[in-house]
Amino acid sequence: MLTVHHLNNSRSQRVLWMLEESGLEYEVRHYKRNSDMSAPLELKRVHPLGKSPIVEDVRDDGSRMILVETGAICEYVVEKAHGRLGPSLVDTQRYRQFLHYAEGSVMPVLFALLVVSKVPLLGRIAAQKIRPMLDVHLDYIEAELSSRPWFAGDEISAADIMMSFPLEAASARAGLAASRPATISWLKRIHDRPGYRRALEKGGRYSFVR
Ligand SMILES: N[C@@H](CCC(=O)N[C@@H](CS)C(=O)NCC(=O)O)C(=O)O
Repeated sequence: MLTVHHLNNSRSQRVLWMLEESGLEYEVRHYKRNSDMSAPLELKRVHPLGKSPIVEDVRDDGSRMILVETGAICEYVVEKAHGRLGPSLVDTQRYRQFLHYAEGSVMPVLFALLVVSKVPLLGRIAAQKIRPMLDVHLDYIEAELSSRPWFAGDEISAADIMMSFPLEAASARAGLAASRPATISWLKRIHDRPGYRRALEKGGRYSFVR
């Protein structure tokens, strides 16, 4: 049985969605952010990094596995669900690219924006420098989503699940201009999915859905 160590209002929401779409059974252990948004110390007892998501699995041979990094967790779930949400029905290279692009390229820019937004005065100047970097990504994403319904092809895949958090965060923190209709339509489609709604119920408050 899989256990998700889930921090409220966080990237970990993607893992719950991934598991709902995969049909695998799992349980959720909830952790509440501290008032400064950091994770509670209890998470460090599960993994030395003390960040969420963390997935724990007891394999058929009784061995216990602990895994961090949302992308790696998604790949693990695809394998365990016999390829469901994996690259079989979509373009493999695009699948691989977007699976890693979410945390590797888009999230660092959003994180930089979040950090400078907390700095009075100078932070606003820094944000003006960072915002165009985010726009390069958002324009690229809009162009990609204008040519097919999902990130890796005609079917939804784990690549879409990985891309959900950066695009929800970009929409909530920086706003997606109306000039990005394909991205806005993709967000609406993911939010309307029954699996997404079920994951929201399991995860508790999540402020990134508009
Ligand atoms: N690249 C990692 C990032 C993990 C991460 O930074 N998680 C955040 C949740 S949004 C966290 O636990 N933050 C609390 C903290 O750093 O104390 C992943 O995708 O799993």
